[in-house]
Amino acid sequence: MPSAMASIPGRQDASLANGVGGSHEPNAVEASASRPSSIPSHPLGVKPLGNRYLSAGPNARASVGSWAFLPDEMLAVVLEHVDKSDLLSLGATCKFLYAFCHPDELWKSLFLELPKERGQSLRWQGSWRRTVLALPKEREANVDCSNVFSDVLHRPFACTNIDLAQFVTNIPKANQMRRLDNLTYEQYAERWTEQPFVLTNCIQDWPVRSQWTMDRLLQDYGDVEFRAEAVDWRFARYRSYMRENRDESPLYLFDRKFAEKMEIKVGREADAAYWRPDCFGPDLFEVLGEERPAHRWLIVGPERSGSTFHKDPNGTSAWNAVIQGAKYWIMFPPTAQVPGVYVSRDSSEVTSPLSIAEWLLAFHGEARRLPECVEGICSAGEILHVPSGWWHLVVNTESGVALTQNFVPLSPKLNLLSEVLLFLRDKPDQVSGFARDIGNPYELFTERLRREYPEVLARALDLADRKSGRKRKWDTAVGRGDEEGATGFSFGFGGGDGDGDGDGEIA
Ligand SMILES: O=C(O)CCC(=O)C(=O)O
Ligand SMILES: [Fe+2]
Repeated sequence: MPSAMASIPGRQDASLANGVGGSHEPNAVEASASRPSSIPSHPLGVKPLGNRYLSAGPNARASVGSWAFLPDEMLAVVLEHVDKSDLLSLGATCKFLYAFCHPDELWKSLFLELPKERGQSLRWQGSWRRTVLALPKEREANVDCSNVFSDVLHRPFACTNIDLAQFVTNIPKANQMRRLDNLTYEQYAERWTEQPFVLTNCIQDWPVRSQWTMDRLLQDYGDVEFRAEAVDWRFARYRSYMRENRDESPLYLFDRKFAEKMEIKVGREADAAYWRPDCFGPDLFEVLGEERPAHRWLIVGPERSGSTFHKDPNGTSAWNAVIQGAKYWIMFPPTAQVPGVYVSRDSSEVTSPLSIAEWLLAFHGEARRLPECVEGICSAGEILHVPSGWWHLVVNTESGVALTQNFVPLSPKLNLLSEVLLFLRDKPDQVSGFARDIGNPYELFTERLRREYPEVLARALDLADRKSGRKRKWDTAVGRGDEEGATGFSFGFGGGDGDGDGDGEIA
């Protein structure tokens, strides 16, 4: 366990110079940010660069010999290309290189390069380095690197240890997400399809609410393999990882085949584990049957795990139900420009070169001051609605379990169906989640809708045409080509101009 941070004034100042030292919010909104956000000592004693100027003692960098010509940033990049034995040898030459050969990110990459069976056979030892080296914690050398001063080494450690409370508490009143008891489908369809909200009394009857404690999951599914980003791990191993890891962005279990793997039933059958809440009404993607794109996921993660800013796939809406734990959500409507999130001209690429912690440290204050910002906590037993096209960043404030499902709602104005149709029709390169052999998801969807909902389809296509027609007129007026028109400005999208379903209204 790292000891409490010694209050060296330069430590925080040095970090601040690199944008990771603390909150920059000057106003009352961030009252909690005025609490000292203390960062524990680095396990090797490494200090932020600024501390070098306050230290009268030796500087480990002086001993690196010919490596000295490489700045820290470049040294770190070079070491990404070094294999396990060279990393160990190099790390044994001096304390500075020991510290640089130690970061868990390097060892995580080495782990991921191992043949699958080799990786599977290694016990999780609390860090990637110890796991790759099959080194129990007690046997790991305890090297004092307190004369190593480096932001490159200290920054990820500081991000791993941020105090989330300063970001997820004191939500300004104007930003607070609506919290409702429950909704009927009529209420949802009339007024709520384009608003984020939390329902506090909607999933109470789901059997998984009482059944899926972490201990029960471990007991019943410890040997079942789930997908966690780049790895397929047995739940027992993932649970060990959750309990002890040092990752700035912890591996997130996100599995879409969970129902099959856990052999549970989903739906209104007698012995189902959970079902789709009635309030969201029909899901128009159900017309696709087995050919619908991936649509439901089990999500498990430790505190600080989560999802960086994104919009959900194919223009779909989603619900996200927290079974254990709690999640902080920060959301923006479809056309907002989210601080620190850069979208390519055709929206096909989103660059946010940041972990959740880095985004929170650098941009949360600015984001929170934007009028479109919506924030909320969804706790165990609650379910949150993500409207189509909304940007969202999510972070687990405690370790937890959640279920999510993406869907296409049916509402009187058909705005969101038209959004999905436009997405499938106009952004085929961005369509995701369909099986590879489905060549034209737009045609498949319209063909199925024509069979089951012919009138709905006709009206939605008409709306889609009107939207793209209006967009074209706008683009001509401002002298932009088709491709550019599909970017940031979206005329008539997202309910902001009266096309939407009750934008801003309250049930
Ligand atoms: O629970 C989370 O991390 C959010 C998941 C999410 O946004 C998604 O599945 O699209
Ligand atoms: Fe999402």
